Amino acid sequence: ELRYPDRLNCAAELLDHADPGRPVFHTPVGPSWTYGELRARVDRIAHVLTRDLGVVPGNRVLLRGPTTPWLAACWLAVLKAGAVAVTVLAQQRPHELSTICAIAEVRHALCDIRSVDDLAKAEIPGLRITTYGGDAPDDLLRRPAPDTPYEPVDTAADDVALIAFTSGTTGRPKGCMHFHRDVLAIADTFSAHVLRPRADDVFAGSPPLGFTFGLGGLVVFPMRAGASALLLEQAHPKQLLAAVAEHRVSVVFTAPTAYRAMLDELDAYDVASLRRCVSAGENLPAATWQNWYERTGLRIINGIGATELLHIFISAADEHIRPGTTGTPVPGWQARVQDANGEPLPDGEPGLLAVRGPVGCRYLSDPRQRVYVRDGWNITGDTYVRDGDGYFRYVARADDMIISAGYNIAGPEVEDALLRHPDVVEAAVVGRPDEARGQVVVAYAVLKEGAVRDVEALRAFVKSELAPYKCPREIVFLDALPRTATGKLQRFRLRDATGA
Ligand code: 3SK
Repeated sequence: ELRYPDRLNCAAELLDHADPGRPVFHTPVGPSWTYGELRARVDRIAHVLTRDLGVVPGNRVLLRGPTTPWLAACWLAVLKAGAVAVTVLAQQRPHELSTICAIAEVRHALCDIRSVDDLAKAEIPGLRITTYGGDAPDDLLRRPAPDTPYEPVDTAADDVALIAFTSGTTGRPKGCMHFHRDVLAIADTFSAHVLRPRADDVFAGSPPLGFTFGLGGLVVFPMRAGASALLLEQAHPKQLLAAVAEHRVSVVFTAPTAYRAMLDELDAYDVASLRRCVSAGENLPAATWQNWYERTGLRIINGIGATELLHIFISAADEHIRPGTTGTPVPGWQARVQDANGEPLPDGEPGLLAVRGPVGCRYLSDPRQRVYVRDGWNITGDTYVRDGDGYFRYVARADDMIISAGYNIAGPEVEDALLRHPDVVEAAVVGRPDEARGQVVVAYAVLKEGAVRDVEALRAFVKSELAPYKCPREIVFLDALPRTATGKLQRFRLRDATGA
């Protein structure tokens, strides 16, 4: 069981952990920052926040910008000053920002000068915006501030440190409140037991810091291990591969789609420095795992996480990995599969995934809390099966099951079959209402550049892989699939397009 002192400031813990002379952040341009330099910069920002901007403990401070060491420094400064960081994505538009600020009662924003337009356009009443990275004398980083250490605010371990917003793949955003101890708990569970980083590791990845997958993988985990991270403003698959090769990255965090795209480019890059590859955000098909293993000799660490629970809670590493499964509960976490009444189901039967552990879902003023947390279990909204040997296998999002002529069809199983075709790079499967069958299976596929769009050949391929009743009735070719800013597939948009 994890034990933390009653008084705990997680930013101070992370900053004071490592040797001040060791590197903490690198970028493709500019010198690396050491832990000592990061601490000094965080302290200056924290002084400005409290002395100049009037931020007091408990204030909610919005943070917005591309993934840079300065964004990470602002996040740490807000927490060190006892305020609450409200992380958003650089892609979020004015109306989304207004909603988030209203829900979280945000009064201050620290915003990269390059991302300020949409925030300013949102015209949020009572919001004081301070930009960083610009030339103006009132820029956050140009304001005079003492060069003396900043004494961290004496927060309680269960004071709120951050509010992470999720809209899932649809719906009004929900703010998930997480405590100071939660930030350390994700490092002391998934990272410590599954990832097992070393102080000489260099982390990199594609998820932004406004998504807790990225915040954990690129800031919290490296810092908790005294390691360093390469922070990339642009981390498309080719850029990620180039960065791995150039900066000798050893730990990479990204999503299944990116692993598939990187496979196509792998020959052009030296990725010998990699020793850990983490995949989350979506289910990792066994075929992608296998191809990556064959080409690199590396076993991808698959995981399921949630903004509600901050990071990954089921996973496996090394020889414990079983391709096609997510893994077993991360030490410190419990998981089970249950029915709609909360009754545990026997192994082998699909049902709702329920988990509990050191971090729990706490929606800010949202009645959906009662749907997500029942009898102390967090119901993630995923359908899973627990195999007899205790491994958890993803079936579908609970609302993505297709029922056709009495058969239950898991969209991801059909997607995996499509992805085994060498020309298919992305696939999504939804159900369309049908008078005779209830629903029929409709697939959307993105093909490799130059591949021939042959529906019948692809249907025949799927039929050779799966029982015929699972074979898509219709296949639609697209140039790209609709995704959220964090890269999650928006099946509802495809359902709308199919009339579901
Ligand atoms: O939402 C997710 O998929 C996720 C995955 C890993 C870590 C954190 C999150 C939010």
